[in-house]
Amino acid sequence: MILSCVTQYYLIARILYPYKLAVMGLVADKKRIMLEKLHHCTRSVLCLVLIGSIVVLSTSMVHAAQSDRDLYFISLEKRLVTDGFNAAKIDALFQRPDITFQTRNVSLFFILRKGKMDHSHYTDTKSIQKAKNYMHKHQTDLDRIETTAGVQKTVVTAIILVETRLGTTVGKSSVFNSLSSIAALDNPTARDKVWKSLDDNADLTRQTFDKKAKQKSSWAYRELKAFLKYTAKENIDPLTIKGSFAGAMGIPQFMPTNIEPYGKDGSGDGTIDLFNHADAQASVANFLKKHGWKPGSDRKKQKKVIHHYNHSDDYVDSILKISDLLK
Ligand SMILES: [Ca+2]
Repeated sequence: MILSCVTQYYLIARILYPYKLAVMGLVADKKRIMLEKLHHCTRSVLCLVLIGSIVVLSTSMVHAAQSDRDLYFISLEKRLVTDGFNAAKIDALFQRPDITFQTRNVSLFFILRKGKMDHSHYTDTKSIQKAKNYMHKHQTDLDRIETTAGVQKTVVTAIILVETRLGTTVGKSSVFNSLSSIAALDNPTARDKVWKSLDDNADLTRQTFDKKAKQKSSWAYRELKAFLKYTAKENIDPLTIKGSFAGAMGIPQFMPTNIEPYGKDGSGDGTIDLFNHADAQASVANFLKKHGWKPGSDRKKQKKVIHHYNHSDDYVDSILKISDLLK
């Protein structure tokens, strides 16, 4: 932009050069004084334009230099450090170039609520056959888990089918970026950014949006803390884990706060890796067991337990229907 301004000034000066020569000696004094004044005035205007362009350029450069971290995450970092996370580690984490504010993912919390999830296609012949193949492939692990946790392998498989199509669609969003962005909604600048991105589908007043955004921020902050504790414990780089727009992760789509109480090492390697099938299966079974599932539970009890996994009645009915078809 500076180059462009200088070029423009140079070109105009060149155009004015012969005119200046004429001013210097080839015209009468009176006319020459008038033309010199005009030339001086033109030069002043050009200087002002140049200075103005440089000021505009400097301002835009300062704005461009403000990273997502500067704009949205500084207060979140301070909260994490106040709550006991290592300041140097938090600083190093948020300095990384792949830290971005996920406007789209956050906005989904405010525009996704109208539609009802349809699970009916999971009971079609093709899906059921795939689930049967999955049970056959993982028979040893599923049998062991069924014996130790007392949860039928058909139910565990049904949940894994619906959550991630048997582990094939675990999400593409950075869990860390998603949770950090939602947690950052206690920052007015972050709320403004999301509010401006919403279209008419949001159907919210600004006041309602702000209230909901602050609630989501508190929820996501708890999830973010659990996520950072989990990744530190398992020695995983937080930025390598992908998940849903809401931060649900792995084959069973656990939220991070579910990992400590319900996550289970099914593979026997001493770690809980929710992207490992045996760990995912054991974790789903453990979740159901800890919410009251027993081998002899009746249908009503089973529905109540699965409801903890997902609060949708349609989801619960679908899981049990798929489970029946897998028997
Ligand atoms: Ca494991």
